[in-house]
Amino acid sequence: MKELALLLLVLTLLPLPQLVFVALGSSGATVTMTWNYSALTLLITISSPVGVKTAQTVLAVLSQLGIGTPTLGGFMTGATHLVYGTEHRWVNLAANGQQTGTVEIPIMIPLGAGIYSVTLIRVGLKDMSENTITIDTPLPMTIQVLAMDLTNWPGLFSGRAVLQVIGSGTRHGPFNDYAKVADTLALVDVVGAPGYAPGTGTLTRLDTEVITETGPPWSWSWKTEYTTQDVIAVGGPVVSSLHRMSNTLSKALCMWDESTWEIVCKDGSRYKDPLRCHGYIAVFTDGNRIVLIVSGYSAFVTRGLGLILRNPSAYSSLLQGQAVIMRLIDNNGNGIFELGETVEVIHIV
Ligand SMILES: [Ca+2]
Repeated sequence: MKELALLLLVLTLLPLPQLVFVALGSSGATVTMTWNYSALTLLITISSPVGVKTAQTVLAVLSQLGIGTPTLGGFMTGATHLVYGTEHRWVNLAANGQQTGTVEIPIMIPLGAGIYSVTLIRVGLKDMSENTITIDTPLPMTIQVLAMDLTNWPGLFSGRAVLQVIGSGTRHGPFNDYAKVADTLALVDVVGAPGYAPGTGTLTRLDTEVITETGPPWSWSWKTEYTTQDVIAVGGPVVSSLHRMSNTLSKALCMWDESTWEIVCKDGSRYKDPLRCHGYIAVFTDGNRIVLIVSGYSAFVTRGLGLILRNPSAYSSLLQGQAVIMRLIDNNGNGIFELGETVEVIHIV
């Protein structure tokens, strides 16, 4: 008993700073929220430093948006969904003690698209001893949800890191051609669109700076520092290796047939313009990256497509779907497509 009393005394006399250090050593939980453009699902991931016994996730969703049945994972498995007006709660009072919890929610966006916000109001967690686990990530957290649709240009890129790419000024690749001044002007128009507001990390680069191209047979890969950003690529496959890499129906809903220079769509349609005034704008996802391709048969068309994207409200009737094929007419014959000149919509995919 004497030894035990001594031990207790020693423990009591332990320097206080050591005990404080132990208490601060465990950091709180972190939360991420991402919008998946391909699946139209919102994924909330909560990572806790310790096992979780009770969990609550509270989300504000506008009434215009429909909510599908969520997929619940980790400590959120089996959570109950409660709705109070626009507030959605997922509550789990008997969680499985895991350290990661996920809520993946399908969100139905009304037809005609539009850009909506969803806000994660708060996350509440308790550990296996019913002690509150602090949340390190600042909340509330808001994210935009929107369909992958040209109707949402230029808001598609709001707050996201974007790689703005044009063909190199030197000859390269299988066509041994290079971007023209008109291609550069097209990119200036595209990124000058009112409402185009990418976030930090936005870069303008040449295709040869971001892609490694080898061949023949030709193959392409992203350079390591350019694998995560969204992409806006201006210029057709003749001038842009980035476009050559994307020129496949496994990625976009339309592409160039490089033997005939017809535009081919995934729905089987093909278009060849005897005047060679055709081109397309297409948007698609590559993983969770958004890719916008602006591609004319000639530099005249590519520059014109840039002007159309610069003026989305004037051309809202044709900026629709995930790809639009157009023919641009130089009515006054000055070699430049201008506002008010004729645009024929060939096909919207
Ligand atoms: Ca003209």
